Amino acid sequence: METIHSSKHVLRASRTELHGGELVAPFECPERVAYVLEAVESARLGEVSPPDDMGDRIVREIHDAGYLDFLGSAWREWESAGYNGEAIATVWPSRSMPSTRIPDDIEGRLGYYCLASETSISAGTAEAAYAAAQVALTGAERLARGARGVFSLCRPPGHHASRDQFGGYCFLNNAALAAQHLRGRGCERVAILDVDFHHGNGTQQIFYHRDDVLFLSLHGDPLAAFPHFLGYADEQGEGRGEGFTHNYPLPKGATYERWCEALEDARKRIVSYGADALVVSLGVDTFEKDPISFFRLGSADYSDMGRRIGGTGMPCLFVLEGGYAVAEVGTNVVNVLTGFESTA
Ligand code: SP5
Ligand code: ZN
Repeated sequence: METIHSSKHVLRASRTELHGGELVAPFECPERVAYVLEAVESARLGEVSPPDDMGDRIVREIHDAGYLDFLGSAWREWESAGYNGEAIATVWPSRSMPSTRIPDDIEGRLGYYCLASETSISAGTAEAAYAAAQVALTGAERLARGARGVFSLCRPPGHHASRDQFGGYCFLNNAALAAQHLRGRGCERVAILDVDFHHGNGTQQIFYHRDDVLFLSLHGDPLAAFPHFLGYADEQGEGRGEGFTHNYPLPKGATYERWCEALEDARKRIVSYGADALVVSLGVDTFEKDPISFFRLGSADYSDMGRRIGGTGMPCLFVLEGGYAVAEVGTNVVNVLTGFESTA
């Protein structure tokens, strides 16, 4: 299986994450990629290639123009405001002041375009996010040209990014971009299976009214886990999209056995939908040793996960999302990929 990777991910190297009331070193850090590359090489998974320049057409189809302008200029604006630290949102158009006006001031704009304040914007963030988008789009293009499986080693991750908001360590929705590209390249129906520990709120929002992209997410119950305000089982899509979103919220301490029951239900839906291609939002923060999550998957379970995904018989693009037990992220990700390959 080919891996698509951009060394520009290192430009996303913020120093601060708001965690437990303190500014800590971010869980989503560049070392994650080093471990994944090491595991890709030691498993001899296949070639590692840089992304092609796929342009910004698809990015503009999925994301809001004002949001993209904001991402491109936020760091400069923040710096010229004279602050010492990184850009962190502190105020939002919330339930009790639901304004849709976009302020001029950078602090107002930050709140308007942010959905979770743990994520700081730093120098280079926008450039790294754009490179990750190209990694996803290039992977989708390889799939459109006939590959059975491709790994887009995206960083920063994407599934929390909505049409016009960043947060949850995500800025551009890599999996959504890949799905949209596949739609334009002859795939009538695309399915997105999100196996990251957290609900893929951004991806759900982007496709909520559409019937040409089926979205399924297995995740920690939002009553107990980030992002808290989306990902409940009764969210199933709206309008034309009704019945094309499926959420599987799972309880604290869920084992692989429990997790797999949900996967099997999702798998049946993907197969009966008759998807032409499958995009997997591949987070491995479901791991038992993940520092911010509460499932109990072990390293060997990821191989079985890959085999089950391969069992759909569909061409599959794996897009990296979360996973913060840094030293084990590589092994767990590559176990999914080699498990998938074993079903060829
Ligand atoms: C891509 C991805 O996995 N993003 C996850 C972002 C989660 N950020 C907020 C986490 C809040 C964690 N609270 C942890 C409680 C640990 N006891
Ligand atoms: Zn996650």
